[in-house]
Amino acid sequence: MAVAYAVPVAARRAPLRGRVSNYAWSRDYHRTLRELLGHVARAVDGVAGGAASAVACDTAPLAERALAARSGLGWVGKHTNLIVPGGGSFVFLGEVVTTLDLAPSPPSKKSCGSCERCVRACPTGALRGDYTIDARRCIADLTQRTDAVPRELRPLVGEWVWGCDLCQDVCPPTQRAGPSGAAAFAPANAAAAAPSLTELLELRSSDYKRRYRATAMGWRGAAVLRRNAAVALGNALDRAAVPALERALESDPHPLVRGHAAWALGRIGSPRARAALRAAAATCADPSVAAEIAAALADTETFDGARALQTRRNPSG
Ligand code: B12
Ligand code: SF4
Ligand code: SF4
Repeated sequence: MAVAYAVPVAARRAPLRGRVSNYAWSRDYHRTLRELLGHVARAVDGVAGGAASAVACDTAPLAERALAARSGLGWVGKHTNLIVPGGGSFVFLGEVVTTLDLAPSPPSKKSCGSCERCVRACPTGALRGDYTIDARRCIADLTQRTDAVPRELRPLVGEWVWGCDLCQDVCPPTQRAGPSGAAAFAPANAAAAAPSLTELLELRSSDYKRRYRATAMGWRGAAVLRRNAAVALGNALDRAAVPALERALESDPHPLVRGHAAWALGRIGSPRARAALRAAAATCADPSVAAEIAAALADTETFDGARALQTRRNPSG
């Protein structure tokens, strides 16, 4: 089963706002799909005259895209997502697995042809162009991992704080399909799709549970989102973020977040950001954070001129 999830939303780019992929900003799709699949499974059991089915979505050890392509539901594009003819690739996949003996449907014969728009649009070079992906470079993975985001990839993550839609946004069959998802997949409010990065940087566990537990962003914990906010602020290059990053560097309970806040301050590189880094260098006892601070200070020396142009907003920061 493929269920469309793209919904129309107003423009969601604004200064110091992060980006959340459209798969994650509504009620957790695993629950929604399992409910839908349950209806189909009960119908299958009814036909079979007893229990003959089980449902799965995402978390079961099934190669869902391969099965969907084999069943003729669509084809796997060069962005490595299943594309449903007429429905595009913003679709979730789920399965009803059954012991009923059913006649197989033929696989889809479609392919992307010479198009390679997604490959060119991917900021991290994760898509190889041969229908495979280097998942370690994909922003969806980088924003979910629980350790440090590799330094060389941080500038490429942009303002994404959870997942990424870029390769599908440019995909012609996905664009032609348009936003045909049900209202259940709409963001609960504007902040769900574009959260304030400085607020996210200060997100604590209780607020995390309240805001994110029911969504597909609610399983990695608050520190991962604070780390992602620090990376996005380092890419926003706005001096207005310096006080919040300073606080995170001084007092965030998680060394991962303190280290990424140091990186972001190094990217911004304003006088106040450098002063904060030097003060933290003098007192920091954690070796991983100390290494981030040292690298950030070295960055501020290397990229001075370019940064002076880029961080022209909020000159007082
Ligand atoms: C791990 C995972 C990721 C990883 C790795 C993604 C990857 N491309 O491998 C990361 C975190 C990067 C990721 C990102 C995303 N994911 Co994801 N992810 C998964 C997950 C849990 C497993 C995928 C997996 O096993 N990958 C490993 C490779 C080896 O397996 P595979 O590519 O699926 O299978 C191929 C090959 O193995 C081969 N193959 C498989 N079996 C066989 C058998 C034979 C005989 C042969 C010859 C070949 C062969 O062909 C397959 C098709 O190309 C699936 C759910 C699931 N259970 O399948 C969701 C899933 C693929 N993700 C999904 C989504 C929505 C996303 C994101 C769009 C989320 C986002 N916006 O941030 C991004 C998209 C990034 C991208 N461009 O692909 C959806 C895709 C829906 C769709 N339309 O296809 C899935 C299906 C979840 C779902 N139930 O809806 N994801
Ligand atoms: S989701 Fe983003 S980072 Fe991942 S392959 Fe697509 S464009 Fe690249
Ligand atoms: S953008 Fe083009 S190449 Fe990439 S998946 Fe879509 S149709 Fe295929």
